[in-house]
Amino acid sequence: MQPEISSPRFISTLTKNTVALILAGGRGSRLEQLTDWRAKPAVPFGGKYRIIDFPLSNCINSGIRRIGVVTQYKAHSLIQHIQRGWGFLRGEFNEFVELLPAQQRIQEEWYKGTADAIYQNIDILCSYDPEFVVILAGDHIHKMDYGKMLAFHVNSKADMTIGCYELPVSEVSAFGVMVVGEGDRVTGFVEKPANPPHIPGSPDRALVSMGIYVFNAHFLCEQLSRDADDPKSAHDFGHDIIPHLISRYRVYAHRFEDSCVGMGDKPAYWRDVGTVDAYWEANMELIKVVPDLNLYDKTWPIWTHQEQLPPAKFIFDDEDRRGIAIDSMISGGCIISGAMIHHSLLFSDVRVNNYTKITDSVILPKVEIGRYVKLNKVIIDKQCVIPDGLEAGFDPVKDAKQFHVTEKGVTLITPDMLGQHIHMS
Ligand code: ADQ
Ligand code: ADP
Repeated sequence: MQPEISSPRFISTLTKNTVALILAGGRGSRLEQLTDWRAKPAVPFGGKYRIIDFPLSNCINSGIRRIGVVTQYKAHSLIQHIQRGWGFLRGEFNEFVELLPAQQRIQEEWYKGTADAIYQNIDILCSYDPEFVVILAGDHIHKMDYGKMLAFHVNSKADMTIGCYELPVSEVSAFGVMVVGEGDRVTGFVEKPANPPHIPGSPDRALVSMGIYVFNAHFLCEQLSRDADDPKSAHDFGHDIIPHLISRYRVYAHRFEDSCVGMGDKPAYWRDVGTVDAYWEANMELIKVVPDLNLYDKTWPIWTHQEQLPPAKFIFDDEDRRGIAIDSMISGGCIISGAMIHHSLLFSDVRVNNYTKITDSVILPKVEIGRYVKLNKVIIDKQCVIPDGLEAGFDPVKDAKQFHVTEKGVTLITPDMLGQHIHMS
């Protein structure tokens, strides 16, 4: 039963009657070698988190405490992270984070598309008996109150609501792009269009789907069953489900436009860190004097699993070997010994040795960097050992012989590229 809108418990009643399903099974292949061994939602982000911590934390902070994580591709470190970091919910209060790996329960195939990934868990979903289902991508950085979106969904008497975000039209061809009418009812939707429709009156702007959906639970089950029987469908929300629904049912767009708490009037922050360049940029944005994403907001904490580590240490010795970090974020367990770090983000447990200089770089956890190393605009993957004297990020042609160099000139270095076999965690 839906609560009265005027009730003080309106939103909390909605979130309590909701199950969130986080889609975390895609390949994320545009992240190149960063997703050779891990699913995109497991990619480390922001010094101590993994990307999936953002949608998971949003659920908890929004009051949605029944969560399923749908996994498939290279899920080992994702599963390990969730098991280690997200086991604090209390089953006796009907709270959980449950892993839903592809396991050929309903049919003999792995998850074919996003809608099929939910369909193959439909009996589990029904057993939770929710009134609403929130479907989330596991690979976006954002801080969003899904309770507000549920309230909008109910107030609009929608069957389905799509979270949406405004972007310059030149940047939207990798997204689902929509057209809305009165009350933000969706009247048009094209998945990854070559010629995206712009917002009427704003030729430079378009409204994109964030891949975040609210459904009335019964309606979702009906539609997934119908789609499963459709031989022409690729069983994908963007390609198949949404285009089918918009002319037949009430599909609404909920605009994500909350300003970033504590950061003045900066706009709502949402990033699909889909490419190595976007990943580097999103990490770099955190270092800005006034970052676009506020990780210090105690009213919306981002939870994670973290090892217990000592504080970052800087060694500045008598021989004038200066361990210094400027305009940087340095995580626990790091030791910067006689090295200079400028405008960089170091994840936990990174060691940097004498006479080394690092600028504009993102260094993932458990990296060991030798002496006389020079790094500029690089991403170093977890567990790399950077040998003494290595220089990277200065000569793209030379770098490209051994490493991956992006369009915007970021050099990505992984253990495989250094011929190193990582120890299995
Ligand atoms: P994409 O991001 O291209 O577009 P997709 O690759 O399907 O969509 O990934 C969405 C989420 O589902 C990701 O978290 C991914 O890991 C997961 N996923 C993909 N395939 C899966 C599978 N077979 N099993 C389990 N999980 C799977 C979507 C929408 C667009 C929208 C963008 C916003 O289709 O309309 O604009 O998200 O980023
Ligand atoms: P993360 O860096 O996300 O924590 P892990 O280091 O745990 O990921 O790696 C994820 C999985 O891939 C693990 O099962 C690990 O053993 C495996 N793996 C990672 N790199 C390699 C490699 N170069 N060769 C073989 N297996 C690897």
